[in-house]
Amino acid sequence: MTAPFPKTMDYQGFNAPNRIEAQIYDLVVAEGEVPAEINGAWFRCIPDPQYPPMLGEDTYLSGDGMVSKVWFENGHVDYQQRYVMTERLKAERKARRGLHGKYRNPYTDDPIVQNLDAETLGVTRTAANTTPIWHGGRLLALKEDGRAHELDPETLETKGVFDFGGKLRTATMTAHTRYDPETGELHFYGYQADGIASKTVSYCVADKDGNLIREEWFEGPYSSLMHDFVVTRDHVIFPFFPLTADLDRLKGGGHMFAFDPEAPTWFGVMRRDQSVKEMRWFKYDDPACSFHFMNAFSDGDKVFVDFGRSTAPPFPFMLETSNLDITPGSARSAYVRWELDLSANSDAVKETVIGPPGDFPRVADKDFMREYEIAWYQRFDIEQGPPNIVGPVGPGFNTISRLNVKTGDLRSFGFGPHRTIQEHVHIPSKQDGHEGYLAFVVDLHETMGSEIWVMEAAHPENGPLARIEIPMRLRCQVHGNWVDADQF
Ligand code: V55
Ligand code: FE
Repeated sequence: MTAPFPKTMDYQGFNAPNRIEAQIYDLVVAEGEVPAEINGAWFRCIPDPQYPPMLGEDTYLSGDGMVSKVWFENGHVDYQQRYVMTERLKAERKARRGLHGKYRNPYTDDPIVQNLDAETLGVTRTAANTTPIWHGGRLLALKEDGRAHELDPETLETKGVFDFGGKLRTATMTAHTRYDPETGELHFYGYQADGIASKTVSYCVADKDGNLIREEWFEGPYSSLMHDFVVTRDHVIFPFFPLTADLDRLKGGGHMFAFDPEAPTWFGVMRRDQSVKEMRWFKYDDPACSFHFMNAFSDGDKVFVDFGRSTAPPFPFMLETSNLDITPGSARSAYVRWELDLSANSDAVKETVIGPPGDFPRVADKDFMREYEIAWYQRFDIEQGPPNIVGPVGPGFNTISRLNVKTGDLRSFGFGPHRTIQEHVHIPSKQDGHEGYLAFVVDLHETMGSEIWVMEAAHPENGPLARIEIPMRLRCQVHGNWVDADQF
């Protein structure tokens, strides 16, 4: 018999595990109309733990991966969600209980699944719960602690672990890959590429058909939680924020990551046409942390990187281990542009502020890697009302914004005191000069229900074009991606 989940933020209220594999045909459109030109699949990854944590407590980020598919067809919308059948989930279901200890600490696992082998750890322990991507005709579910899982795009059935036909060496693959809209290539990396807490980072490229054509390894300054990286037409940028892993702490049963605001942040920059051996290093001495990059572009030897820079990580469980007097709300952040000048003799970065703090930055796929104007991201605005707790960080976002990074123009929609939003996806339009659409799940805190909203990407301030009812509560997703119908 399965015991109740812990009475903590990660498992209660909107964060209560859902665990329902579902298929809902033709959702009810409660208000407005879904534009008929939207045709395709929106895939989303949701951590959704099958069992209560073995040690009595764990983070949201450890939940078993559930993949959802929202299918749009001529104004109709269907919903489906299904677990990724990882080795982790299979072992848990066989034992009918949780078997894994602390977040990313295999030393705390039950002997039934304990495996300290660097080669297979990324296969056996990952929950595949962070990002679904479509590349080379494959649907992959990713989490940065392991290998990808390939899923059937029609049924969401798990086909198995995907290792590029046995070619991939890195034990880990990031959940934040970078797609090159000009070449069709997928750029990605893995940190802790050759074992738990190692400093080794892999840099990989797959061609447009999904064949691995490049894999190089290098050593970072420390073993950092490198959640995202960013690529331009000419350069690759690897960020090292001082949120670091320590093998002795892990062996002692502690947490994977702790934040050290005294340590510098390093950005490694290489040319795409050179090797990782030619990496140039830039340094930032003030406390810094970030999880997601908005975009980046190069202009000759100058590289411009846009992201939400904070003074501390947002996850409460990471702050707890750091033994710092930092509460989640006390971090200071802003959207910034860092200029890295490869022709200068200095390793300093030049920072300018481009927007208020937030997260989940997204630009149109066509704008990846090049100079751009428009980005959409989410913010918490106290004017909307006090925080509602949802997701792994705590307070959920209640505002969606369209930022023009050239003019600073910010167009926002606020969701009021009883609604929060999950990550939005951008859906391109086929009409000339049309900015496309945004779609996202809205959490309804009064009724503990969920809706999907579709908005004009150019005018989020106008509110929803369509409000689509979901007849169940959806747990908070991490990331999602849009795949147009003509890509299948
Ligand atoms: C993040 C998410 C993760 C994780 C580490 O959003 C970082 C950041 C869902 O899993 O393991
Ligand atoms: Fe992320």
